[in-house]
Amino acid sequence: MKIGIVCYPTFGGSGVVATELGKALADNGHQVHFITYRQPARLDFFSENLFYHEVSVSNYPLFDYPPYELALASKLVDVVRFEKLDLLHVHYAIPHASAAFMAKQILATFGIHIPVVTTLHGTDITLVGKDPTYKPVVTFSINQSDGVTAVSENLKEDTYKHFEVNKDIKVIPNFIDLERFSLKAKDHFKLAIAPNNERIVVHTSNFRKVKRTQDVVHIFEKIQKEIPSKLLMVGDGPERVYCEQLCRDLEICDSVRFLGKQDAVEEILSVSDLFIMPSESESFGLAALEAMACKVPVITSNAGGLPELNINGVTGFMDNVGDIDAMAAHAIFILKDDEQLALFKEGALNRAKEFELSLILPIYEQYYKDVMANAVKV
Ligand code: GMT
Repeated sequence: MKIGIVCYPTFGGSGVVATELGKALADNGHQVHFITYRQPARLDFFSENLFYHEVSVSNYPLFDYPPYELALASKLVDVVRFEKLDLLHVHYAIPHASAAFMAKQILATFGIHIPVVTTLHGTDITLVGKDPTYKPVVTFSINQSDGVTAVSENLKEDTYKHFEVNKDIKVIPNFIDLERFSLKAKDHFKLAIAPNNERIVVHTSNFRKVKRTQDVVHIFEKIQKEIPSKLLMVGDGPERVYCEQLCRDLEICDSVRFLGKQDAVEEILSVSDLFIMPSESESFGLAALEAMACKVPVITSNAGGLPELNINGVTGFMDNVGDIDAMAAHAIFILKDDEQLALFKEGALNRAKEFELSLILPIYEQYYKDVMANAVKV
């Protein structure tokens, strides 16, 4: 199959899922064309089946807002026509689903009928998408897609709740390449961070408000009062500066390291003992799955799709959004004794195995086939 993938090329979850899926499809013999404005962060190698087409948005003094969506639609038309693609798979509805719809209409004038699959990832529905600024376009472009997938049952329900969607939505969860994440912990790295064998607590995100990163600092402040520990804050974004200030106010800077954006997040996770994700909303929680794949138990909120991943008392614990006391108490329970921690580590890894790439990839492949067989010509 020849598949075009449209995504955000950043470290965000949707871009990571799209890129890892494309790489796996290419490994499985499909020809995969990434179409985006920058080379995706995780597209760190090329194979004979992988192609990258850059969308460049020309600037013009008249444009306060350069029309990326139009440039993307034009590029899609060009790539589909000349590479003879069979299907377009767009990740994150805004603006990819509407650009794909426009491309599809234009291609039809050339007698080319290209099916479009849209994958909903989270804030394209729960936050940005349902904002009236975008809602009519998001609703329309979801309904016009030939296939729609969501990364959790909860996101599927939210889509039906907030949008007038008349399509069947197929749930295909996030996945993990366990081989990449089953690294042996690097002792020298662990020693550098925790020279006195302190427990290592970790958080990774893009530090947006929805992630409640200041809760992470508050939870850690309570943990370190009971258990010798260090906190690693991985990633960057608008909330980081407030978290840094909070660490100063709470006088815990010596125990907290802000590492910024990191390519090899698995190396950091593999030395960690506990992952914290107190998000306000989280459609799936790929970052938590990555931690679990590295044998790291997780303390999460019970928002969105997190109950579909985190099993209370087995892979970690879930508490209500904002309940930092409960999250800290559960963290201390897990970290306080070695045997307890070892049990949770096993529980986390075993659960991660249920989301192994080799189990999820065939679901996407079959879905593409079904969509191609049933797509209606425009
Ligand atoms: O919204 C974000 O945080 C970024 C977003 C993305 O598109 O990059 O992440 C979402 O998609 C991930 C991959 O499907 C999910 O694992 C995340 O839970 C989801 N984030 C939220 O729902 C907040």
